Amino acid sequence: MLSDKMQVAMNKQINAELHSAYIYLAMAAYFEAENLSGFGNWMRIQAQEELGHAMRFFDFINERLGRVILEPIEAVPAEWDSPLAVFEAAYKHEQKISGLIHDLVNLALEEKDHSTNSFLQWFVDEQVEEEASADAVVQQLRLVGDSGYGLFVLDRELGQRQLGAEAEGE
Ligand code: OFO
Repeated sequence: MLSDKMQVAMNKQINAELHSAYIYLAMAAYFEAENLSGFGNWMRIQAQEELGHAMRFFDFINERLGRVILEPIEAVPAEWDSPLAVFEAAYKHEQKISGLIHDLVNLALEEKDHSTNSFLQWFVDEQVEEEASADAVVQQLRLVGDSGYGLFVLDRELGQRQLGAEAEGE
């Protein structure tokens, strides 16, 4: 059984993950409007991954006989200055989410809740990947600079991204 404090914090994380999905969908819409459908694809996949993250918390709260409470999702931006600005924002966002996951781990340890701590370790590892994959695109965009051809090639590459099995809730 989850403590009240832990349950509130875990529900907040469902909201944070859904907010992440919302941000990445907004970024997908931006790229699609800019005719960069490969970048848009990358963001759509990312949004689906975030929904998968939210559902992991949803299922875990239920398994621990807690109660899922869904709060309103904060509004997200619609415009960015450039593809680089989008990915810089995504990278910064993932750093923030890593901080939230670490706070949850600290709370689980404080509460001596070893099951929740164990559940959260998947997210600790996942966040390393989340930050690295956003940062990798930031670095590529910096290399590309103002080159339209470079952007075209990168767009084709990001268009290859597919949803991983674990993000589909496996
Ligand atoms: Fe859920 O990892 Fe990104 O936000």
